[in-house]
Amino acid sequence: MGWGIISTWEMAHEGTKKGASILKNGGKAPEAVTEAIKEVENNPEYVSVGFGGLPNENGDVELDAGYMNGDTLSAGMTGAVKNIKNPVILAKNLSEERFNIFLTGKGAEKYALEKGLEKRNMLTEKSENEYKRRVEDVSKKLLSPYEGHDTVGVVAVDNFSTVIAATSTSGLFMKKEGRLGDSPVIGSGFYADSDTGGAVATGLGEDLMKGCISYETVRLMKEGKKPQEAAEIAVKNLDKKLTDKRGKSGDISVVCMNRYGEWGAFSNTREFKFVVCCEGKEPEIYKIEDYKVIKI
Ligand code: SD4
Repeated sequence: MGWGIISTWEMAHEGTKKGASILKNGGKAPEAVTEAIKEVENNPEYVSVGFGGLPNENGDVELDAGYMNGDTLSAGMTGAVKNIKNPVILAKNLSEERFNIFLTGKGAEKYALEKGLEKRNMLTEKSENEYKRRVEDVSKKLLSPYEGHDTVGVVAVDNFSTVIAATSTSGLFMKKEGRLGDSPVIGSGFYADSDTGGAVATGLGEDLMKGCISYETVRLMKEGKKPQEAAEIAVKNLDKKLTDKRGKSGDISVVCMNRYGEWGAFSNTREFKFVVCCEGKEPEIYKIEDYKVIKI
């Protein structure tokens, strides 16, 4: 047991490798997590995060991100922010503030520019075309709005037992202007406490928030559950609660890691992929299929 890093979705493979090499060389979790997420944000191939993220229903790219340092419980959050190259860095900057830790829209953009963060038009030709294609699919009823969206979420623990959790996303496809999901909301999209561990979530934000799923996963680890057990209980309980009370549950996926670098992941979806790297191992891609963890 030692350092470790775990990330949602296969798109985080390269970023997780980068984060792992930082941790392997004695680097710290804040750098490992932000570098891992930046790698995904900066890659225009991924149409659900950062540069090249899918726009909202009006065609504007609005991005969300969250960051939490488990040593101090410092958290920073940003939502519906436009034209900022790396929302995760904006969230990290906000986590260093005493007040005003959650900024959205124009205020978030103003703050980011004051902090010297890079401005960038985040809409690419690829995502604009993909957006148009999906709008057409929705109109032909081949796809429902709000389908097909992935958030990058990363949890890492370093050799100094610092736990960091962070997220970055363009949110739901066809979301309304100003809509925020779980990703920038502390306890829902992400949570970290270095005394215990951290967790991040991906799926339907409107449902993930109803169970404060990341906090709940960390709370279960704090109660003594191993990470895999904590992830399973948290996802199953929320899925059941939503199904009982509302007739159905949206997609819920969680990855988590405790302060010793032990990890867990669970999902109520048909297939959910994630990437893990722990001390002494290479980064590996896994999936949850039919509620089982399978190495790919
Ligand atoms: C949201 N949870 O904005 C995000 C989207 C996501 O997999 O993670 N999709 O609701």
